[in-house]
Order: sequence, then C-alpha cells, then structure tokens
Amino acid sequence: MRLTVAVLWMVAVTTWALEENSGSDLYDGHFPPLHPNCSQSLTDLLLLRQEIQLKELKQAEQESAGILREMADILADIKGSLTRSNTSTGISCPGNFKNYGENCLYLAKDVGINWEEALLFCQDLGGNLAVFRDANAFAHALGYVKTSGIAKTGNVWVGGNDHSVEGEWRWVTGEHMPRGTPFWGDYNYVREPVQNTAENCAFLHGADDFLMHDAPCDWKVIPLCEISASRTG
Ligand SMILES: [Ca+2]
Repeated sequence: MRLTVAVLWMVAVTTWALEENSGSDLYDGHFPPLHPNCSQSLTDLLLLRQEIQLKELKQAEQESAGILREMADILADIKGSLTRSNTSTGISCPGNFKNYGENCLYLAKDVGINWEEALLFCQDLGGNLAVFRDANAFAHALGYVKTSGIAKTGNVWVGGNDHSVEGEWRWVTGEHMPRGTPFWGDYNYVREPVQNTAENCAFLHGADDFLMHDAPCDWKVIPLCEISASRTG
C-alpha cells in the first residue's frame, strides 16, 4: 500500500513539473519580459526621448537648409542686380579724359594759358571748362586735381565768370554758380568772390586747398576741361 502511494505521488509531482515548465516557455515566447526592473524602464524612456529630439533636430535642420537656400537665392539676385547696375552706368571717356562721377575730366598739367584761351583749349577737345552743378561734382573734381601731382601752390581754371554783370557769377553753360561752402574759399578772412571788376574769372586756388577764388582773367594757369558723360550701357 505504501509503495503504491509513493509511486502515485511521484507521478503526480513529475506531471505537475512538466506542465509548469511547458507553460513558462509558452508565456515567454509570446510575451517576453519588457523590463526586468525600473532602471531598464528609465533607460527606455530616455532613449525614446532622445529619438524624438533627434527627429525634431533633423526637421529643424531641413527647415534651416531651406532658409539658407532662400537667402542664397536672394543674395544671388542682389549680386546680379548690382552687376547689371554697374554695367549700365559705365562711362566711356575719350582721349586723356578720365571718368569722375557723372563726367569726364582732363587736367592739362603742362599747359599755362589765360581764361579765354583755356575755354578755347577745352572746346577744341570737344568739351568745356569744368562746371560744378552740385557738391558731388565739385568733390570729384577736387579729388582728381589733388591727386594729379600738380604743385599745392598751383592754380586751375574752371568754367565760371562774372564778365557780363559784376558780382553775378555764372557757369559757361549759363546757370548761376553756387555760393559759399563748399565751393568758395576765403581770402584775408573774407569769403570769395568779392566785388572786384579786376577779378572776373573763377579758378581753383592751390594755396587754399583748391577751393574756388576769383582772379584776373589774364593769369596763365592750368585748365580743367570737362566732357559730358557718354554712357555705354
Ligand atoms: Ca568780378
């Protein structure tokens, strides 16, 4: 009797053990353990967060690349526009004339002649004695004269006089000449031009940093000639 009970008990235990093992394998095959402990769950969470951040960074990078491409296109348009602008304002000057601002200028450094001769000299070259309708034109002419290599005490004829009416200064092209700064200089602390029938021609006075003064028209100085710009663009 005891032997029978023992055998039955062993069979029961073996059967239970087999059933227990096969059930565990089945569970693990379909539902593998997600996280053995809490630290594993935290690691997964951090990895997921990193993955999301990387995705966001990639999207931002794509958007930034798009913005940079748009900026490059805009800069290319601006560059093209400037290139076209420079080409269209290109000025061609004949002979010894050089382009300054909107005009062509020629300072005949080796010539010393009176004002009337200077006017004819420039007209023979197809131009006129230089006139300055605004401060920019005057600044361009001064820049040319000051860097031309002539003596700082030299003098230069320009195209202005008060031949017709004393004190009424006009350019050779007929317009009234501007007065005061920055065109005219001072002589003995008095602003030029002064009322003086002996001084009816305008010149750039080297001793006064080439600002304009009036002088007797028979002085023999250097002519500054000008030709209206011809555009090539
Ligand atoms: Ca005068």
